[in-house]
Amino acid sequence: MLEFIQLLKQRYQAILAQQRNESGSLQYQQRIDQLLLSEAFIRKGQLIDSRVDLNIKQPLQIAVVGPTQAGKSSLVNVLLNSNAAGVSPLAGYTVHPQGFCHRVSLADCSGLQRYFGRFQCLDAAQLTSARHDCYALTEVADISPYLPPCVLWDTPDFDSIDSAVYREGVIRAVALADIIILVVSKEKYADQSVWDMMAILADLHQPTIICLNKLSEGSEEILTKSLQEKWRHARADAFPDVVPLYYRKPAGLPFWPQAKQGLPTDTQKKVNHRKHARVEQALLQKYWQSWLEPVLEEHQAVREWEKLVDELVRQALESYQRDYLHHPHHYETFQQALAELLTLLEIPGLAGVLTGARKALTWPVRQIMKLGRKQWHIAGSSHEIVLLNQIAEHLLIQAVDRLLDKTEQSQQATWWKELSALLRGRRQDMLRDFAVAAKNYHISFQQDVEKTAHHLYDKLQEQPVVLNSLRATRVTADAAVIALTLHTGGIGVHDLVIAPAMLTVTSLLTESAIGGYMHKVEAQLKQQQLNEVKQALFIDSMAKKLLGLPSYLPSITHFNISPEQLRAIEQQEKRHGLRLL
Ligand SMILES: Nc1nc2c(ncn2[C@@H]2O[C@H](COP(=O)(O)OP(=O)(O)O)[C@@H](O)[C@H]2O)c(=O)[nH]1
Ligand SMILES: [Mg+2]
Repeated sequence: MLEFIQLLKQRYQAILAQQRNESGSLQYQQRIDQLLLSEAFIRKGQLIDSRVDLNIKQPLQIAVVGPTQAGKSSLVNVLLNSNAAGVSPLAGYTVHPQGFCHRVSLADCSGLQRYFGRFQCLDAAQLTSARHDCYALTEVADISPYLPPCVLWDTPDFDSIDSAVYREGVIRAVALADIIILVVSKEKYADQSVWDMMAILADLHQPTIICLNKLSEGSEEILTKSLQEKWRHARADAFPDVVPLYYRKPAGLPFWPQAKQGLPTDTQKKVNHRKHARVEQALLQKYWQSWLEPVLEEHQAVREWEKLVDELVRQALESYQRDYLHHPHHYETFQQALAELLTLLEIPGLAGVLTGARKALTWPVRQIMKLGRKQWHIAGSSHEIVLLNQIAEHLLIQAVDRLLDKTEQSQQATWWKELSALLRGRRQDMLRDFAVAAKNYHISFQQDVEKTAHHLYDKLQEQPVVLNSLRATRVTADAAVIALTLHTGGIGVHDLVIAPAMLTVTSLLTESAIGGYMHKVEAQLKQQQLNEVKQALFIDSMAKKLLGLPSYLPSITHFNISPEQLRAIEQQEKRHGLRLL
């Protein structure tokens, strides 16, 4: 699941970087935050599990969070009873998560590097604002009266202008925390960013303490009331303890009230790591649908594309049947079978003509014949191939048109637009491949043509009357010469079809005793031909390439997460008892 969340997050980030439309951007940014938070929270679960396996107690983690200049770093110093955290009157001073180990050794924190993943652990002195993917861990010597043994995290502001860059650091620190200390000042407590953050954190169910900083006498009650209202608005859980912090002039630091001294230690009792897995599942379940919304929209677009390709292929096959297989003047394959049949019949007087013809053949033609390449000539002059190529071209023109319609009408406009650009870029190659496939089909289909001729010849053997009368007619001899000329490259297939002698032989056979059989054989040949053309050309060569196009869509503008990938991850989670859909 962790890898999947990371993949999804990367795709969202890449797509967001390309997006210009403002309203969509906000939603994508929110989802990226949710994904970052969930990723970090899953990592925390792994950290807890690994500690349990090793039988080591995971040190308590407390994160101090809040908007710019609220006094987070100052409060960290107060709580630590030291001046370890950097405080500044400049906004955005703290830009990395910085952990301070209070009565905890660095060795106890050995699991943290795995938790932080690509974030690098540096000495606090080495942290620079040039790099945001780092964090620091420091052991503090002072013993604090306010804190139990713990790692106290100072975090970057989550609301400053640069915070988009530091956001991940904040999110890593808050997801790691067992306890959240929210610091707000009277100027900042009402900011939307504060309550957005609190709303997001609600799902992690961490015990929380609110520190109301920079208070002036007399304002505490009103502000607390107002805070309470804001909390109710953002969260369903009980309003947490509020610690009012007044400024102490000489120290220049806020003052932690005596009455609340034991609060962090008491709050620790509410921490329960055993609940983590359940909270993690609920978190994923809550967001899963919305995260996948654009992924599922892409799947929907892919399905529409499949439907469209299906329809175009169906139309193409319809025109192939209408304009070739069932066209009285264009269909030539069966005539070819008859031409083959004529060469099988031993026709009296033809031997002389044949020898003459052979002699007259020029050398290259003889070479071709020797190589058995007569099919090449037949394919080259075939009306069927010309027509198939035209149909393929028409299909792709239609596809481009339909994609343009989709670009204008569909919500997934960019998806369709880029698919259309891909198709236009590949159209010529596809047509070239199709032309090669068409020629290959035609050549290999000559075997079926020859087989048909042999079936007819066998049938004629059973009908000696027809056979003999056929052999006896002058027109058969003429037709046989024409058939031979076709073989040797002297004429094209279409010349054969319209040659009067061939027409006469055809009608002779059709009207003879084997007429019914002829029709049956012709119908079978057509069926075989349709099957071949459908499979080899329109499915294997054309449809497969068209259907494969979406996988080439750039992943900087598309999620490209397949339904199979999605099903696999959902199945995997189901085995762990989590129903995501
Ligand atoms: N007046 C007043 N100033 C404070 C208080 N706490 C912090 N500051 C000042 O507010 C500024 C920002 O404090 P800092 O801790 O760096 O805030 P952060 O950005 O939230 O970490 C510094 O100049 C502090 O000295 C306080 O309780 N009262
Ligand atoms: Mg700070």
